[in-house]
Formats: sequence, C-alpha cells, structure tokens
Amino acid sequence: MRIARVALFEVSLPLVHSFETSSHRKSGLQHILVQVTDVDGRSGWGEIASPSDPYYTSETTDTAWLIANRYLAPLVLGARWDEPAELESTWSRIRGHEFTKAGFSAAAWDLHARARGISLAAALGGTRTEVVAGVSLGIEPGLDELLAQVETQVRAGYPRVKLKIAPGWDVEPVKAVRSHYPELDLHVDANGAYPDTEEAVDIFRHLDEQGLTMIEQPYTPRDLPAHARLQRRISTPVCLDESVVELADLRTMIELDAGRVLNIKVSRMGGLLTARSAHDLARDAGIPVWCGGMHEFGVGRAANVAISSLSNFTLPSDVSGSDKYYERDVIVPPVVAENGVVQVPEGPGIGYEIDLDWVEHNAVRTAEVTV
Ligand code: OSB
Ligand code: MG
Repeated sequence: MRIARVALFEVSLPLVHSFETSSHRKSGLQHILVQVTDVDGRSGWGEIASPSDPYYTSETTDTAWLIANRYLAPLVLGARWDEPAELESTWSRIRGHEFTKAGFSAAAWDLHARARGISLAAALGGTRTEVVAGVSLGIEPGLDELLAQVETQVRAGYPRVKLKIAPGWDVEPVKAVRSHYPELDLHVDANGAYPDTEEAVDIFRHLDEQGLTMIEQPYTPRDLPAHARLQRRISTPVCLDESVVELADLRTMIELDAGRVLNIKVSRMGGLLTARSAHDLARDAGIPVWCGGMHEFGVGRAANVAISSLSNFTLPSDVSGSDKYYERDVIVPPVVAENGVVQVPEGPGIGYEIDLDWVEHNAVRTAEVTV
C-alpha cells in the first residue's frame, strides 16, 4: 500500500445541547477530518477530535493542524506498508500529539479494511454485531435541567447515563438522579477535578452509597497512587480516562490497582492500534473496558463503534447516536442508536460514506499534500 495524497478538512459543527465539564463549556466543536488516498485512488478516513482548547488534553485544533501538516502527512506520503501497524510505526518517534496521530491511524485502518473489502470492526478482530450505547451528560445550571436531560435520554432508550461532576456539583445531583431512577446504570466523571484530600474522599464515600457503576477520573491524570488509595477506601470501581495515554500507564494502573475499569478512547491513546493493545492488556488483567468519546463527528464515531465490537468492551460505550450531538453529521447515514444499541456496520471500512460534497463546501480550512 502507498498513499499518494493526504487531505485535511477542518469542520465546525454546533452541538444540539451545549456541554459543560469540570473545566469548561462547549456549544460547538471543530474537528479535522483526515482523508488518505492510495495510488489506486482508494480513500480512508479518520478524525482528529481534539478539542479546540487545551483543557482535556494539551492538544488543540491548531496544534493538530500544525503537527498533521508538518509531520504526519509528510511521513505517511509515499511510505510502503501492508499492515496499519507498519504505517503507525513511522510516527512512533513523535512524542505526544495522540489526537493527531489517532486521526491518521483511523484513516490508515479504514483504507486497509476497505482495500480488503472487510469492515473496520472485522479488521480489528471485533466479534460483536451490536454495541450498547450510553450517554454522557454535562453539568447543568440546576437539578431540574439535569433531570430533564436524564429523562430525555432514558426515554430515547439509553440504558446507561454518565454524569459530569465537579466540586460543588456532585452528591446532590447524583442523589437527585438516583432517587428518580433507582435501577439506572449510572456513573460519574470528574475529569480530574478533585484535590487529593480527606474532604474529597468524604464526597466519594457519599457517592459510594449511590450504587454507581464507576467513578471516573477523580484526580489529576498523573497521580495514579492517589487513585489507588481511593480505590482501597471505596467499593465503587474507580475508572481511569485521562491517566492512561500509553500502554505503560495501563501497566502502572494494573500494578498499583489504581482502578478497576478502563475507559479506552481511541483519540487519547493515539489510535486504533494502541487502543486494541490496551483492550488486550486489560482483558488479560481482568479489567473490563468501554469506549469513551470526545463528541466525535461521524467519522470518529464510526471508529469508536468498530473498536467497541471487541470482546472485552463489556460496559456500555459513549457511542450515542449522531442526533444526541449534532443536527447534521458528516457521514451518511448518521450513526443511529435504537433502544440504546448501535449496530456494527458490515460494509467495508468504517461502513459509512462521507458526505464529501458537504465537507468540501463547509470546511473552515482545507489542506492537500501530495507526493
Ligand atoms: O471525559 O469522557 C470525557 C467530552 C469531552 C471531554 C471529555 C469527555 C467527554 C465526554 C463525551 O464525556 C462523551 C461522548 O462523546 O459522548
Ligand atoms: Mg472521562
């Protein structure tokens, strides 16, 4: 396989409902679509789902644009490869910039699967034909607004709800939701907002009584020992997200018992190859995983659906239908969740077509690099 052309499209989509985490609020997103085209004219697509500002990760849309144009595209162009892993190894000496690498990784995997006439899920070794979807709900101005959001999503059929928490918005909203939905599969995500203090442990002890499936990323990403200490003091599983970027982080998590559940995000881990290796490593260590999201547009969402078809993705993933996020997606048809389940496409590659006309006409900026 040889890639003759790389095209980048920065696309901006407004969110149907704005989303607030412990660090910031968003009403729209700018992601970069990566199209790689081989010498025979076949294309593969990936998405760089970096947030525009460096609050979840140090990357931004602008750093991704720079790294993609200056480093990734030139490396990919002209490289000879059979397996996506060979292409991914060409950029392994670039440190960081996982979201940017993930866009190129997914494009290579999509092209590889399309060239073989198989689905991306099959190329990755996935076995599930459908994926259970959960929703992630942001911090709301008040309890009434939060309860209305939960009601909308439960009615839409989603069997699992994750609530964003932050100091000052934790025990009260969780208790309110729990009292209205005693049986709901419910979990919380702090995005690392809590200090490693006794006061914070008190809050997690209260949350521990709410029958949550997990408490995601309570502390700052690199403090794995703090997560291990918390895990020893509560029975709710601690889930790591931001803490696990490379496989070494997952090995540390396992060694320290710093969490009992892993959120695998293709973007955070720099692509499908690392995400799949993390899945295997977690499976062997007895740690269940689920696929986290970054409000991906359809291209990235499709890659998330594909990786979620692997056997150890036993918990509901953040792969809600396109309509939970956007009026109009960049793929046709959009991703659809019915009764909280997304079907894993069987068609070649990601299994959705890119609305290229719309993307070309609506891109905020485009770049083309050829050999
Ligand atoms: O921590 O999972 C997170 C969105 C932006 C930044 C961080 C996170 C999220 C989500 C969105 O929870 C999940 C989704 O894509 O539905
Ligand atoms: Mg998270």
